[in-house]
Amino acid sequence: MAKERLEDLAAFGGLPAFAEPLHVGRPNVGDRKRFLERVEGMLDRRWFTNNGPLVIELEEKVASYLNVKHCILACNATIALQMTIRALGWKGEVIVPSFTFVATAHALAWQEVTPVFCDVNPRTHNIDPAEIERLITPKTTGIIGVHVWGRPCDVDSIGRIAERHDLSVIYDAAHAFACERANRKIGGFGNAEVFSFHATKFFNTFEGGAITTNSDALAERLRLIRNFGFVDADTVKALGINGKMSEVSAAMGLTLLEGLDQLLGTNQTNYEAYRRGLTGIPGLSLMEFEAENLNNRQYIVVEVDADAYGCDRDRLVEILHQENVRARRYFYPACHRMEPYVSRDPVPRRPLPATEHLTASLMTLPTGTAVGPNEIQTICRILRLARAGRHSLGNAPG
Ligand code: T4K
Repeated sequence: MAKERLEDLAAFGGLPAFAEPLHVGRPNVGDRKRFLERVEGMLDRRWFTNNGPLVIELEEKVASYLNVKHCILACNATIALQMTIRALGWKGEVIVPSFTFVATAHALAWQEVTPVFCDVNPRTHNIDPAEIERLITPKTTGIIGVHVWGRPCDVDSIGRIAERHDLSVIYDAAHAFACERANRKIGGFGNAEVFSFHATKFFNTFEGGAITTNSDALAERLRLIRNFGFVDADTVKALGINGKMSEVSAAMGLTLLEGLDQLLGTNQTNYEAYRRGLTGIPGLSLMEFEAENLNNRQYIVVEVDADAYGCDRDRLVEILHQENVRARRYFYPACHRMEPYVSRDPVPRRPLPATEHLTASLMTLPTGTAVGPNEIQTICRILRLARAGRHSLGNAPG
């Protein structure tokens, strides 16, 4: 039945619904003129990286926007996580959700720390504090909470657990730029938070990331580590790495920061268009956000109930791809099912039923400035027709 449906949809006029692929993660570009002016200035100064003036300006502006004492920009969030793990001196085991992008686990493994995979809350998709406590052993040195889709972790419970067991906490805030928890911006929770400014994030610096912290000592150590451990031209004081952000990346960041409200507005409008378009389709639920926690809505997350919808998430993603809608199965598979973790530890220490369920049933749909209400209407129409098993998109009423 699902196979027939797939063929039926593909057969519509012999063409997919969209002539060009519509991707999840299409970058926002911002004001080109402002960006190019900054790049001109950078070329004139001949200062391209290593704590240049644009990086310093962006660090100040991000710290002030997030209301946090320090912002240390980095070349990407994966290296930023590793720098933070090293700066906090983590060893042994660290508890981390398996329902995350694999970079979170890899950052630990690169630092020779064992990720111990924890289940998530099926409603919030964030690490489940009750499960964290069950995974703590004498080898545990820390906890990484991931603010999945920009929704804040249960920072109060995690903070209490960390205090009880004398652990430090990093929040992977890769998705959470401009998000809030009860009127407080994400950025100042835990010992440090790490943002991703990758091209696919609504606020991007091509590649890039940031560590934010209220600790002076940690910030100082992170700055040292970011530049090979140099304190001056001839003195190295620590095992550092090259974690620096380039000036051209900072130029992009400064430009997008100026237009941040507009980008948030676009995401909100797109989210509402999806909400309208998906209403009444049995088996598809658009992920909702709590009113008290401002969300950047950079991910449009839809849960597919295969029984109610009539086909499963994977088949539906195939149908969408045929129509040139490049929906993604974030996060699939879960980290504990990926290498090297699955070979090292084929059975997780505790079962991860919520993680297994989410990795099998969620998909993300395109948003950002690269799509508008018409595209979203068509995507929702495909989703409606795919369920109904209708033959021709071209002839079917909307
Ligand atoms: N922690 C979490 C929770 C994360 O989600 C991430 C990254 C990290 C840590 C690590 O952050 P970084 O080290 O990357 O700063 C993408 C991104 O590469 C990754 O940054 C992101 N999370 C993850 C959720 O998604 P892929 O493998 O799906 O990316 P990619 O390159 O296939 O791009 C996705 C789609 O975006 C493409 O199909 C097309 C579109 N795209 C992409 C790029 C790069 C464009 O249209 N233009 C572009 O320039 O991981």
